[in-house]
Parts: sequence; structure tokens; C-alpha cells
Amino acid sequence: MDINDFIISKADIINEALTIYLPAKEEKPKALHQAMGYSVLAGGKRLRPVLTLMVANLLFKKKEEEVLPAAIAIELIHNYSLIHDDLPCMDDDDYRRGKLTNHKVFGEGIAVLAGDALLTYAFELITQLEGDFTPKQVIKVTKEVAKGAGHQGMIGGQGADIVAEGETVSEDELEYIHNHKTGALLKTAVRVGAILGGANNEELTALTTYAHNIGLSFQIIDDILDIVGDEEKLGKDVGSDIDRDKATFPAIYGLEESKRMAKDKIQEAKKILSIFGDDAEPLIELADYIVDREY
Ligand code: GRG
Repeated sequence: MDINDFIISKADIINEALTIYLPAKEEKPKALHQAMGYSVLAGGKRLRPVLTLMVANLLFKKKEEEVLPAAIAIELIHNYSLIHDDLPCMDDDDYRRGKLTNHKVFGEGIAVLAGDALLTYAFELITQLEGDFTPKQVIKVTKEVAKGAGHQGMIGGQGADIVAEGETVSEDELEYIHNHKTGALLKTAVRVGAILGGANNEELTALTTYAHNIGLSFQIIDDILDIVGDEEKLGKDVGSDIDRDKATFPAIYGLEESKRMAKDKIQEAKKILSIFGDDAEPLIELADYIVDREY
């Protein structure tokens, strides 16, 4: 199966589950529930929950419905981070996924609360894991999600990014920011699938390395696409418009070297999956998709 079709088919499962798990927008408090649904159902690749499903499938080949509450929880946290990132006190963006940002439609107060509500609801969902999981697995998943989303993970990366604004960052600092801001939640998505799939230590370590490498590559490619996309829109030469004050790979290494680094990371990600044999084929193709994507 073509990897694009495969991802779309898995994303469809996630989209259907999201409509079931999200609170009804007619339910009180209406504005808050509308704001939560507005951003979550505005589209998106659903890469993180799809990864959770794929890793769980690789390991335990059970019904994927069993891991859905955890996969959905991670997607809700991702959406909360996007809503907050778009706020005037952060990136102050007007559009996300081709639609007006949450605060533009509902106002800043409700947008902050919609993000807060998505984050807290995510943890409620994890308590709804019902399959054949042990309490230890559920506790491990809870800790994994808290760490990946929190001060040692995504928020830690965002904090470091804010502090670095307008400064020239070192290579180590840049990697710290990307590994945390973007990489942490992707790693969480993979590790949650692994924990629920009953991975042994060797499998968990291999999958964590895979996640680390695709996460970094994902962010490098995102930085490149951001720059190239803007330059194309403005009719400028490729590479002529890199903002050197931003903590991005192209700002430090240039476009060509950044592309090479992203490809190297993907090679490393694929190599580590050899312990799973042919069963790892979808995860290997997904790694290639990350580096080849054009949007
Ligand atoms: C403000 C709490 C808080 C956290 C901010 C993740 C993050 C940290 C901010 C989002 C802004 C951003 C561009 C982060 C880089 C990660 C990234 C590329 C996010 C977009 O992820 P995709 O491409 O988005 O998976 P879709 O729309 O497909 O879900």
C-alpha cells in the first residue's frame, strides 16, 4: 500500500474517534466546547496518534481501538500546544491549517481555556484505556505523556525557544530546542504505542531511537519548508531569505546542509528498526515520508 494512502486510512480512524471523544459543541459551556472542536477538527496530518497506532500494531497486533484513548490524548495535547502557540503572547498568528486561529474566532480568554481544557481532558482519556492493559502500563503511559508534554518535554523546548529569541543559539542549544519542542511529543507518541504494545527493553530502546531521529528530521524539514514556501510566495531566490535570528537548522547550517542532516537522521531511524524485520516496513516508509513531504 502507498504510504500516503496508509497514513490517510489511519488518520481517518483518528478523525472518527475525535468526533466521538470531543465534547458536543451544544453542551454547556458552549463557547469552550465549540473552541475545542474548532481547532481539533480543523484538519492536520494526525501524525502523532497515527504513530501510536502503528507502533502498537507492530508489537501486539490487537485491535487498534484499544489504544485509541491514548492516541487521541496525544493529538489533543498537540492541538492545545498549537492553540497556545498562536496566541498574541507567543507567535501571534492569524491562520493555522488554513483557518483563522482559535483566538481570532473565540477571543484570547476562551482560546487559553480551550487549550487548558484539551490538556486536562487528555489525561482523563488515558484513564479510559480499557483493553487488556495492566495498571502498571496505564501508569507508565500517564507518566510518559506528562513528561513528553511538560517542562522536561514540549513546554521545556518552547521555554528555551522563547528565551533564545533574537539571540544566536549554539548548535547544542538548537538541538535541545528542537528535541524538546517538537521531538518530545513525537517520541511520546511512539513510546506510548510501545508501552501499550508490551515492548521489551530492547524494542523500547530501538523505537525511542527511531522516534528521536524522525522527530529531529521532522522539525528540520518543517524549518526548510517554512523558508522555501515563503520564498516561493514572494518570488525570491531559494535560500535568500533565511532569518538568522531564529533558532532553526537552516539559520545555523544553511538549507543544503540541513537537508543532508534530515536525511541522515532518517537513515539512522530506519536502521534501528531492523530488529523488527519486515514488520517494520510501514514505520520505515513513514520515516521516508517525513523527509520527502512537501507541505
Ligand atoms: C505553547 C504550550 C506551547 C507549546 C508550543 C509544539 C509547540 C510548542 C508549538 C507549535 C508550533 C510549532 C510550529 C512547533 C513545531 C512543531 C510543529 C512542526 C508543529 C506542527 O505539527 P504538524 O505539522 O501539524 O504535525 P498538523 O497541523 O499536521 O497537526
